Amino acid sequence: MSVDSTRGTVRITAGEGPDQPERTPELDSLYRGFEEELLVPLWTEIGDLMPRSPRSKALAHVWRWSAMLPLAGRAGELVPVGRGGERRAIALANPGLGGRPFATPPLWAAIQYLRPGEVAPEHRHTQNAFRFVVEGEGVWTVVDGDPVAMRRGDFLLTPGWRWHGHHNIATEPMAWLDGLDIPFVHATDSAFFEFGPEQVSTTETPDRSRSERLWAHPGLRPVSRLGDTPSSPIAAYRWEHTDAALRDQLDLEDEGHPGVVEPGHAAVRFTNPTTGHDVMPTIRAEFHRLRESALTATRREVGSSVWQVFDGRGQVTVGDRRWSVERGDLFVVPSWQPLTVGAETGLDLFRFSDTPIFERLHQDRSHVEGAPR
Ligand code: 1HN
Repeated sequence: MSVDSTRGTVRITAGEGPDQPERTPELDSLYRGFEEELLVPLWTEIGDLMPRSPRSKALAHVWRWSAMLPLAGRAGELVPVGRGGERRAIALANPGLGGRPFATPPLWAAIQYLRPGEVAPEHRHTQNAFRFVVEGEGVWTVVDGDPVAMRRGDFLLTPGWRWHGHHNIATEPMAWLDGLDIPFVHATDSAFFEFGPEQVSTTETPDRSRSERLWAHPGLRPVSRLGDTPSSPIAAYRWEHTDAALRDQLDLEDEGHPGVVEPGHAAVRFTNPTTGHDVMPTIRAEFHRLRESALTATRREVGSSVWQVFDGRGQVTVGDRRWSVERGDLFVVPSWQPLTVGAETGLDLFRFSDTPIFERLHQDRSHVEGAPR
């Protein structure tokens, strides 16, 4: 019997392990026959393929913004952005995923950096993408010809197959977080990609995009657009709205009314106004706010998530890992690993996950520690 320590599974080889036949020349010959015919008997694989609960290859890990930002800046000096590479995006490579640019098995997360005057050329792909801005401004992302301003706290969408490019018209460089479902699309062999113009199709810089003017009015939708769309038509969810929603939840709690997730923990989910569900078919996005000293319950869920600290300081525990985190820091929570967040100061966190995939396939599960199973 051999133990694969990275997976914690027990692998049974010929003639070893409980209930296995004695190793004999006949048995060895049988296993060689399997190998030659590219066949694998279930009894050697079952521990890995059918764990009692999800055991991700991905590891809980934290990436420090204070380390990433100077490296992105240096890439800005040394590596041009343009056709071919398309984006100066530097991805989180989960230490459990063999050096691939995958934050978790289905999710990609990267810091993208654009210097003043630079243009990231237009293209489109079937992967769903979003941007989240932890600091800075001055970049407009142009989505299907609609220029969308990017500023601190904004959450911006580029659903699959929309043309998009970015340009920085400011005097300062800008960095932001990109999230995509690239590893999921890669693993399922469903990727398509097309180049567009090297320049963005418009250099207009309106304060509000056409998409927001049509769609981003609370509870109101244009009567000319009553059909459902698989992704949200809102190109940008602005910080002022997110911030106000969270502030209102905590104020209501102060006044003794319901609305928060748990004491001292307000949260909102970004949704598609045509369906009320997640913003894109594969990606869930939320914003969480903890009061100073608040501590969340310990939760697990099927599916992985990536978190970024927007403001404040706190302690994060994922399984047996624990870190202090501050503004900009990113951490990943692999599937089914327990997460607890504690706020040292008031703590604002952006989070995205692949949960919609599992919900759609009815493979979703979650558990709060202390709750009945
Ligand atoms: C992409 O198009 C963007 O549009 C960011 O900003 C990261 C990573 C791989 C492939 C395409 C963007 C990307 C990407």
